[in-house]
Amino acid sequence: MKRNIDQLAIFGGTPLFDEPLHVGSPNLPPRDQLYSRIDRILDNRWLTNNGEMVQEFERRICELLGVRHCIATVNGTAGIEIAIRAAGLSGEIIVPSFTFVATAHAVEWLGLEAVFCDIDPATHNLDPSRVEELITDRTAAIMGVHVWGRPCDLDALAEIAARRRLHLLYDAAHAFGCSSEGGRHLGNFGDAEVFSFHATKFVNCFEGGAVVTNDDDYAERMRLARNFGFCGKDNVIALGINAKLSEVCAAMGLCSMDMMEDVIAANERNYADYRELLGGVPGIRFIDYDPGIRNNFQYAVAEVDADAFGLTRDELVTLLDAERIIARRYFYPGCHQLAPYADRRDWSLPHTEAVANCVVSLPNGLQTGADDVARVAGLISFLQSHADAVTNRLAELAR
Ligand code: T4K
Repeated sequence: MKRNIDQLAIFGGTPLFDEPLHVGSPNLPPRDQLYSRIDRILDNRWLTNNGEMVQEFERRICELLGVRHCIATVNGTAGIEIAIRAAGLSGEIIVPSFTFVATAHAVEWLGLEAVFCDIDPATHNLDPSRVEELITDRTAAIMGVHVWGRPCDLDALAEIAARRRLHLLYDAAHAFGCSSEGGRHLGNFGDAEVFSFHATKFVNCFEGGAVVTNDDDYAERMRLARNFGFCGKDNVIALGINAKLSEVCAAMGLCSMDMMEDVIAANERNYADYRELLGGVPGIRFIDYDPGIRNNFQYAVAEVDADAFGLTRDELVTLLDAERIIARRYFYPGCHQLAPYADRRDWSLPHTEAVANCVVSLPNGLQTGADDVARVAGLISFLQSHADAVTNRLAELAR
């Protein structure tokens, strides 16, 4: 642990960690389990195109979530695109700006327009009371994002979508294994929901995603869209692309699902430790997970109040980075401040900007042990108690 600020890595001291401690470090399954599934894939000589691993993966997801259909995809972004395309949408889709840029890019990639709505600063999710004022005669859909796996205001969004006859989608990239307030798994809401199984996600397929829905016809259209529109061997009955998940990726997803309870337990333990160890540190406030709602605790996210903490969120991230703690500013900046959206309108998204300017995601997952959490928390606490001196030295460095 650091005893004085000269020992901070940014001022020439030895970094706290020998190896980088990453947010998003993949949770890896036991290798023998993955290798045995890969052996089976190679023995079968069936590498992709709806093989047995993909079918098992889809079946397991349906069983876990209690949802009728799962269409596994090459990644979450392609899943969103398929869900939009198969619904025949055109015009505008209302989305939050406080999300990974894939949410908006998927909309625009298909030639529709992403219209950004502000969030509720308490939940970091789409604010339903702001959605309605953005609806125009070009609006085709609302797409909520369950940020940090915490459910959107499902009832309010469903009510608006039904009354205004809009399609309702959820980007559930963060929300695999999470539930709604009533205990029903996310994946059962709106017209369809889309998960990401990217390497950095709580359950991963290397790269992967899935669309889930309880609508039989919609599911069929999405299956066609995922595979060039093929219906049988030589018959193409719809426009489609190639968004198929490969067998080896599905195998990784299955092994990853096998250990998901262990990952949740580790994530929750780390999150609880961070909260406890940093509970008394002024200016650091961890987001809450409602004890009555199931979450995967993948995201150990805190808001930094620069006045109370003594350093800005960005200074904190820079200082942590020097110590090889690779914290992330998810999601900074808001999508509306990125190309191609920034100059399009005079966006007014004050809550999005305030939250994007203060959040920090800290390392979590199987790669982050209790000792790592204690060292990260100890460092953050040290930085707060020496904030004035650190600020002065940072200013000297900048000169
Ligand atoms: N919607 C939402 C709300 C999302 O969060 C995402 C994805 C999507 C949609 C789209 O789903 P996909 O099409 O991706 O399935 C990362 C991920 O690439 C992205 O999947 C994820 N969200 C986003 C939140 O995080 P970057 O640009 O931050 O990635 P990168 O390369 O900086 O890596 C993140 C951290 O993880 C780094 O600290 C390094 C570490 N890492 C990463 C990889 C790939 C590892 O330690 N090992 C690895 O293999 O986007």
